Amino acid sequence: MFEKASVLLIFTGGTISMSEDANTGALRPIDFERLKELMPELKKTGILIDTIPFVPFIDSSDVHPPLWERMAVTIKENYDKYDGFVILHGTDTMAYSASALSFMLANLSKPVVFTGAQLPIGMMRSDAKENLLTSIEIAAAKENGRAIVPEVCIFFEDTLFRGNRTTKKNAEHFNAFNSYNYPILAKAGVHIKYFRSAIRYPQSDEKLHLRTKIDQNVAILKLFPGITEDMVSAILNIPNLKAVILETFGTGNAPRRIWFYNALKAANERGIIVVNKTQCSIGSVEMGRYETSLNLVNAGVISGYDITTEALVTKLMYLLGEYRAVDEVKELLSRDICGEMTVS
Ligand code: ASN
Repeated sequence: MFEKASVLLIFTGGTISMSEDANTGALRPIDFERLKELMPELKKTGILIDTIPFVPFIDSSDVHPPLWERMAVTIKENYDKYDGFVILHGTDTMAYSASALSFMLANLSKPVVFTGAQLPIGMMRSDAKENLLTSIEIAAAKENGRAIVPEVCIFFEDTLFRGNRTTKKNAEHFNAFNSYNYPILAKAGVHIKYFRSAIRYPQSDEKLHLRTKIDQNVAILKLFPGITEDMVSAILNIPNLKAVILETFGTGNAPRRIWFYNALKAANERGIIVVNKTQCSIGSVEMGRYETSLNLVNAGVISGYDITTEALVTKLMYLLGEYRAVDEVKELLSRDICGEMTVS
């Protein structure tokens, strides 16, 4: 007998579920019943759709690691009941949440599609309905009994991206996301065209298991011409700091000042992990290509290759949460765990 596909919608909030406050005009979350009224199309998809609202809905600027854990646990608890999952989420931190979930959901073999909107669902030109309906179709899509996209991804406007490769690039237009260093997974036009060679399929038959321990002692140090010793030192000496993302120039270059080298070397000796992440959106860190990155190698800095800041923040939090030994964390950082970077 033909079985109806089934999808679980997890609502967390974001612009997709907001309306204008009558007094202040500011956007604030609406309640879940109103959202269902505004989307009668949900009933017409032919797909069995259940919903779990995380009330109260939040703006995604308020997302923090316990919410990632809640999303992961909700997926695990409902994993056998549904063909796929759609998470409605604000766009501002969606790339962080999608990256975090990609590390937390080990051995994922079903689609987890994040989506949201740039305009609230009740507005005339809102992008919410298109985004949501296509995400549901992708989450339900199967071929020979197996999910077509068994990954954590983001669907926005007309494009499906690998979640841990995305960055929010646009606060104005409907094409809010991009995946600068990895090809797209699907394009939605009259039909949804899947690019199978870019899709990551499960590496083993093992069951889904969660890795939700998180350590938040991670900081970002963004370099700029004129940065002072005091600024660098203030960040590297944050109490309990375990890792720093060093946002460098070009292919991973940094000033050759002796105080800078000494500060990094001392941090490395204190067991603080420093990862080199280029400030460029496209391309990879190439440690040692220029003299200006040789010093970093000597100070114990490790390469982040072509990873996004969003994926690196969450990868560090996850590795530091799950593993105690600094060397083990460093070793795993240099490996591609779930398609988040290209090791070159
Ligand atoms: N501030 C909103 C959020 O991230 C933006 C959006 O969803 N478009 O929750």
